[in-house]
Amino acid sequence: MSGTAYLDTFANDKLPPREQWPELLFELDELAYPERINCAHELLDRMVARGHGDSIAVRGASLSWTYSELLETVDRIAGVLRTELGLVPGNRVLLRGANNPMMAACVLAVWKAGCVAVPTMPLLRARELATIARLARVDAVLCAADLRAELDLACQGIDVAPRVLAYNDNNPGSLEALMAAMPPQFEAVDTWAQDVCLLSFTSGTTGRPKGTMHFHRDVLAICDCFPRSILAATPADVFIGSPPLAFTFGLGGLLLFPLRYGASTVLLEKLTPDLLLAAVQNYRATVCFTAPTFYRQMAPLAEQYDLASLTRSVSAGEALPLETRQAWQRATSLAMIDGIGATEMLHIFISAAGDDIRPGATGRPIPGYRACILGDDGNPVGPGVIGRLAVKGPTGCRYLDDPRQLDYVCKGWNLTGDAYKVDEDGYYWYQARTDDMIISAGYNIAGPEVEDVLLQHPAVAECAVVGAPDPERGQVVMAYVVLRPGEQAEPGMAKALQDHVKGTIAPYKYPRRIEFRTALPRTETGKLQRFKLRQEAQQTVEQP
Ligand code: 3UK
Repeated sequence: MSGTAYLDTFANDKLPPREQWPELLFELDELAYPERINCAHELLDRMVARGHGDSIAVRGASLSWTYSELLETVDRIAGVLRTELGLVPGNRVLLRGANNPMMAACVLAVWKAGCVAVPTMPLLRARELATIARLARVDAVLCAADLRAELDLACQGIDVAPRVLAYNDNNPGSLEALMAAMPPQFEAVDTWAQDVCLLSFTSGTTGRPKGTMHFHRDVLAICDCFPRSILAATPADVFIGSPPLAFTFGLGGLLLFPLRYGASTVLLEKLTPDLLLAAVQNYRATVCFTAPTFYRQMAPLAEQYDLASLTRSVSAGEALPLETRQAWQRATSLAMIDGIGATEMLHIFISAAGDDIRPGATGRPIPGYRACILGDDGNPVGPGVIGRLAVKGPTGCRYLDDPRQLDYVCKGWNLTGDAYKVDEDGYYWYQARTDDMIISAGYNIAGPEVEDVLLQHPAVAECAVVGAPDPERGQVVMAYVVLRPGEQAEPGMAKALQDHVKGTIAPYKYPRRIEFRTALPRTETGKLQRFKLRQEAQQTVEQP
């Protein structure tokens, strides 16, 4: 493997064979990276050298660091990784923590030390952590002290248990204690641009989690695409939001993008819609990243806060219902920047901002990426035809040792698993996940379209639409609905919602079955777990 700086080549060795990679595009000038590059060095040392040393880089609930302070913290952690833990370039380091400045510093330190970061979501339990630690053959763990218990349980289930250091911890032996004895400077490992530096596991709905592998170059490529062309990020920006740093949506939006532009980021644990609004006000945030449901919940509360600083709001992770876009715009005057991204692609690849927004559409491929819609025969289809979304760009899918590589990458394209159509002007319109399309009496029905309409009804807080088995129609449209406080879950309500759908879109799409719930199952990344509801719908019987 030419050029690698790694002594431990596990991650590079587990890449799929080259012919199974997607085609990679480096057509933009800003994507012409040198052969050797360390992304943490670019995001920190380089920014300090360019004069950002005294600007604020990261704010947490109780501290803030300038770029110089963050750099010193990162360098001391990198020192601990090398000397105290004895790690060598290419070793994997699992990271476990909520969003806060130390978690951010740990990710950067792992990269600077030439190791591979394996970030994990705080809500994961021992079983899931152990699976990831095994698949990634993790050598060491940096874990927030308050999340230690579940990790220790996980370690009991691993043959060769990794060394664990706790941070956000005052005890002797903690990461902080060891850092104090380290030199304040650490020279970045001179990594190859194509050395794997990030293993990000997909939140995956079923089966073994898939580890996506990304290079030093990829980390920089996402910084040089979406935030440059769509956000027009500047050093004056203050980024804020809810996605975990262990989710690439959060890693990019709340750490990598701000650093690349000399801006600052606000990292807060356990945000609720109210707390996020309060934080936008208090930190004078300018760019907000969160999921559609969060915006839907924030919209009615927004008037209680001064959000004048906010100039861009980004929604990703799930389809943005038109109703949510409008409610947010009414509340804040902001035109939502929708964007579709994927863990396999690292970040957002189709989006639109400002006057380019077409409400209801996700947007157009952002500069650096290309897209098309593939029909059932695997060939591109023209405008207006629903098919499978296919994309390519500087980043793309490379699963760690996983046969599902062949499902995601086909003829050089990444197939995201989404059903989309494109219009005459090149805008991409989301329909559903391909496996969420409902086929009822021969009609193809996209659940999210029905959800959009239900959400327009004033009684509906949240909803999910799935296909339920039906002897006559094959499947029928079934809606799980959470009502707003004060609304009654009664047959009359179900009828009212059905009539509302029939009166708004083609009547064959109306939900023949409706079940009221107090909450819907969601992942930690805010995604609706439709597969769970589909399983429950399997048990339902036809209503009279
Ligand atoms: C869905 C969307 C419609 C879509 C992600 C931004 O979500 C992210 O990554 P995941 O791997 O999931 C990918 C899948 O999520 N999706 C995401 N955004 C949208 N569907 N409209 C959207 N705007 O099914 C996609 O295939 O969890 C998002 C940045 C980084 C990410 N990892």
